[in-house]
Formats: sequence, structure tokens, C-alpha cells
Amino acid sequence: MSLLIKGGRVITGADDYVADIHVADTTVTTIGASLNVTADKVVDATGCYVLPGGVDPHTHLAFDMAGTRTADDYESGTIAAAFGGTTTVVNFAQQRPGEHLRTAVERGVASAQGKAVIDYGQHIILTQLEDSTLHQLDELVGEGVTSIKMFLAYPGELMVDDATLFQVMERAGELGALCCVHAENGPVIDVLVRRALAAGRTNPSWHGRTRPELAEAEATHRAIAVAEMANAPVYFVHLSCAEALAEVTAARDRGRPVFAETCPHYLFLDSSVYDDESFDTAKYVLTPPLRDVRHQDALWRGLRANGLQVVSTDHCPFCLNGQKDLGAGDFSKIPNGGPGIEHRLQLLYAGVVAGRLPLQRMVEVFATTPARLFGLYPRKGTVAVGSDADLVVFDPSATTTINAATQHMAVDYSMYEGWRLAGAVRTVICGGAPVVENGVFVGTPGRGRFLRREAGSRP
Ligand code: DUC
Ligand code: ZN
Ligand code: ZN
Ligand code: ZN
Repeated sequence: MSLLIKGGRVITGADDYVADIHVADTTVTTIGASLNVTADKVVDATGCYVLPGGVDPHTHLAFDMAGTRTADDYESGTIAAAFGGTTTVVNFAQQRPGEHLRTAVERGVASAQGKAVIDYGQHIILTQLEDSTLHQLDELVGEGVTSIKMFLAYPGELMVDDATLFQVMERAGELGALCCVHAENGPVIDVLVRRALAAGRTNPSWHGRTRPELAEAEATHRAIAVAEMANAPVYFVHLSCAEALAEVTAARDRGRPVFAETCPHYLFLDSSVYDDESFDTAKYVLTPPLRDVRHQDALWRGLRANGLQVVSTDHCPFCLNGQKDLGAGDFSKIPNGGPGIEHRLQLLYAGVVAGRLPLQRMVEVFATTPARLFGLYPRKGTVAVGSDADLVVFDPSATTTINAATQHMAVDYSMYEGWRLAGAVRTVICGGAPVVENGVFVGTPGRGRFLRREAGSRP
């Protein structure tokens, strides 16, 4: 099948120009002004931006946590992603106790089979270091799983100690793989949580009040130091506060290969939601928690100045009814996470409209840099001849209203209920095939491909 996307304003991290784009099969084949070519299908993009499909490197689809499974599987989750202009996700496969890392990845790939409507990669979440684990990592990297997440929070469940962090970072550095770190001081947080519960402070507001910024900054500092001793790069997931950003910025100023993402909820929402002591506040039980509003300026500045390189969603959706309410009476049992995969572009564009982010910088943090950091560039993350035809036609003159009732994520609330935002995703193409056309789903579950990612390609 061939496609011609006509007359759109093509925005990449590097360029901004009006052109036609010709796609044959899965790939962009020609870009130029007023192309004189025939195509099976013509998409009129006049008046619209044509963006590279988004790369969301932090999603939890079909993910088991806190005795339940995230509300979106690979089907509903990737459909929602596509409606939001995302054409690639890198999802987490979690090592179970005693399990070979490859088994976790195979389970992840199996759960995408017949379901994913866009392309997907997998990170491994490493929870245990045994004699053979480092060898297993070599194998995984050879198979295109080139990033490894470790937690410094959730002792007894997910947390690794510094010895594990150091050894895995060292091997990852040798292999050209990237370690992703959830940086919070878990043992201190656990004491604060247990104390709050013992004092009868059981409602969801206390989630926010028991995970201080300093717990994030301390773990960020420590992981940067361990990465330096291990001679390895490090990537911080879901960075939420100015204090942690200062650690990242200081390391980057010293020339260290330290990278970080933030998420839309830290850019747009703040800890005042925890003033409401009702159970409704469970909507905002995600980790790290929402921070004081003062952090938002620092995060936007970080995005502009490249202290932060990526905006991911940390999409980890649980329904309020039937999932979040597992923690009614004990906030520590509320599954941590929020829905976000569908609205990343729409929210970033609100930042553009508000003058907080230049348009091309938006494309970098939405698509280009996550593709580069996670071994997918230039196949993904840009609009170029030879790249995958993953394209988004975005109409800046339209508006979009967010409602739980109309969103595609399989979750019963939105953190942005009723928000009216500038712009709308019109058409989304993944691997040369339309997935969304004029706001209607036209994709095929199972058509999304597992991506073998490269090691060692860093910005
Ligand atoms: N960390 C994540 O990255 N996602 C969900 C919960 C968490 O703590
Ligand atoms: Zn082996
Ligand atoms: Zn995390
Ligand atoms: Zn996450």
C-alpha cells in the first residue's frame, strides 16, 4: 500500500517546513514540495502539523502490581496511545522471583500478540541478581531488550540494593544498555508510611504526605554516583521535583551521561489535590506523588534547557472502582499509578500554546530523544526518508476535551476531567498503515510489531 500525505507542515526536532510525504509499504520513501506521485490513498494535511509518531518509553500495559493488573492490556492501551499520537511504546516486563529474564520478556511479547495496534519494545525490570543474571542480560541485549529498570523504592517487593545496582550498571555499561532507575529512598518512605498508618492516617492524601522530595533527590544523587563508579549511563524515570532535577543537572554539567524523563502529571497537576481527604483522592495515588506547584516551573525550565530530555506517561492505569479501592482504609494498599498514555501530546501542546515549550522541542521530548535513548533512532522518532512511516497529522486549530466517558483508556476516570485543550489528533499512521483516521479507529489488533532495539546509541 502507498500513501501520500499532502501539504502538511512537517515538524521534527531539527526542521519546520511544508511538504508532501510519500510512503510505500512501511517506510517514508520521498519528501518534497508538491510531489507528483500517485498513491493508493491521499491524506490532506493542509493547515495541520505532520509530526513523527510519539515514542512513549514508560508504559505499564498488562502489568501486575499490588495484587491486581493494570486496566489496559496491549489492545486498549495501544489504541488509546494511537489516539494520542503515540506510535511506539516501550513497556515493562517484570522479572518474577527466581525467573530467567528471558521468560519475563517472552511473557510480555506473548501478551502483546494479537493485540498491539502500534509497535512496541520491552524493558526488563530486574528485581534479583543471581549468579546467572548478568549472563542473561547479555542474551537479552542481543535480542533487542537494551534497557533495564531497577527500583530503589518498594523494599521487599521490587527494590534492589546498591550492590545489585552497581553490578547491573557495570554490565549494562559494557553492553551499551541503559539502566532506568526509579529513584526514591524506599526504606525511609516505608518508615513514614508505617508511622502514618499507626497514627490512623489511612486515607489516600497520606500517600502524598509520606513520600518527600528529599527521598527522591537522595536516591537520584546515589544512583548518579553509583553509575559513575560503574562507568555507565543512567536514565531516571518519572522525575518529579526540582531537588532531583538539580542532581541530574549537576551531573550533566560535569559531563556525565545522565538522562531523565518527567511526565505530564508533574507538569500540570500539583499536591493541592491531596487536601481532599476523601477516597476520590486515590485517583492521584501515583509514584512519585504530585508535588507542590513550585516544582512545575523548574520542570518546564528543565525541559527547555535539556536538563530533562523526555516526557513519558508512566501510564499505569487502575480503575477507581474495583482496583484503587483495594486500598480503602489503608492508602498503602492502593495500586500506585495513573492513566496517561492517551493525552501526552495534547498536554505537551498545551505547554507550547502557553509559551512554555517551543514546538520543535516538543517533538524532541515526545518522539526524537526517547527514540535515540532507547535504540530506535532513526527508524523511529523523526520524519525522514528511510524511517518507518509513523506519522501524526495534528490540527492546531481544533480543540479537544478530555472526558473519562469518551477516552479510549479502559479506566473509569481521568486526572484531567473536562479539560479543554487546543489542537486535535486527526490521523495517525503506524508502519505505513492508518490506525486513526479523522478521529476514528481503523487499525488492526496484532499488527504492532515487537521492536528489537539497538544497544549503544546515545544522543
Ligand atoms: N513506578 C512506576 O514507574 N510506575 C508505577 C508505580 C511506580 O512506582
Ligand atoms: Zn542463558
Ligand atoms: Zn517507578
Ligand atoms: Zn512506571
